[in-house]
Amino acid sequence: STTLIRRAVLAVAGAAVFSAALPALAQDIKPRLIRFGYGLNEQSNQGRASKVFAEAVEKASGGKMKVRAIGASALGPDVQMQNSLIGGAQEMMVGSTATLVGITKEMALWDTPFLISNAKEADALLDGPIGDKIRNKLQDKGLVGLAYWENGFRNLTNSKRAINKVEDLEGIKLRVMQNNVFLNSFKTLGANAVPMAFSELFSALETNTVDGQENPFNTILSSKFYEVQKYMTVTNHVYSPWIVMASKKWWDQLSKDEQKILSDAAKLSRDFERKDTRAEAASAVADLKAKGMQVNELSPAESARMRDKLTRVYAQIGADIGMDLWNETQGELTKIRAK
Ligand code: TK8
Repeated sequence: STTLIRRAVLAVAGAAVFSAALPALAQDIKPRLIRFGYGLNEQSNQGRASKVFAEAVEKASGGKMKVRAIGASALGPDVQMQNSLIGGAQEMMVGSTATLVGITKEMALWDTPFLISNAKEADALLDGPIGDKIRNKLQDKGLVGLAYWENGFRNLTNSKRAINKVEDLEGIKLRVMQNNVFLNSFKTLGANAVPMAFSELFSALETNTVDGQENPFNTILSSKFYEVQKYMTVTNHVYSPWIVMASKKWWDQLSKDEQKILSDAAKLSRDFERKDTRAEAASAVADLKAKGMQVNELSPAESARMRDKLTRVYAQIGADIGMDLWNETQGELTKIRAK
């Protein structure tokens, strides 16, 4: 019988194999219910990866740790969820680093326009010593940062006109994330920048409360912004990370085994998420055109002008995060680029 075969295999292979095959039994794991909140809808790259995270945690814990992934800002926009985590009223979330700047000022590094120019740089910088240093600063504020996921390179959309040159932004009411670097960047470019939570964005675009917004291709697609935005301009003006976080109050009550399961699942879902996001982004422009958007790419000359104007915000970011961190980052990027 299969039982006999199983016994024989175990006898030969020994206890090491037994514990490897049934890790949950040997570990210190309690039944846990984990509310994992996020802002986009279930059909988005964020939703797909949250599901992968939930499944990885359930599997590694032998079904004891249950993750309830709750999307579409049903637990509140990023800032509200962060506060729930700090207070211990919610266990986990994934959201933008940009909305964390009020809590951990060093997060503003990731808002630097044109800091990161490709996926290789993004992954190496975020998963390397600079990313770790900034992530670990959250601990003092009641948050545990586990992994960076890709939100992506941000691009402009609006309902008024194609943006062919920087001056075309003049007078456009543009929603930005609740963050001073974004606010200052777009004011500097001449737009009428309005900070707003992501959860309010679709209806603000629909009712023309704002004319435009900026987000990666993936989000423009999954949040159906093409229904309320005619023009998209490929600017790639900044690379946005998402960060997976846990409430420190709650985290400190977990066993080492439980913590490891969550850290491992955050990284596993990160790897899935980056691949999935990049695959979706690769065909997104064609998809958005098919949905009726008029898409243009900013010319190299205009892109250079935009960069030039935005270097003005660099000094402020350097001052806010500290010149040591700023210089360390530039050194790290030089190393990454040489590889
Ligand atoms: C989702 C947001 C979103 C971000 C934004 O909660 O606010 O525009 O790009 O991904 O974090």
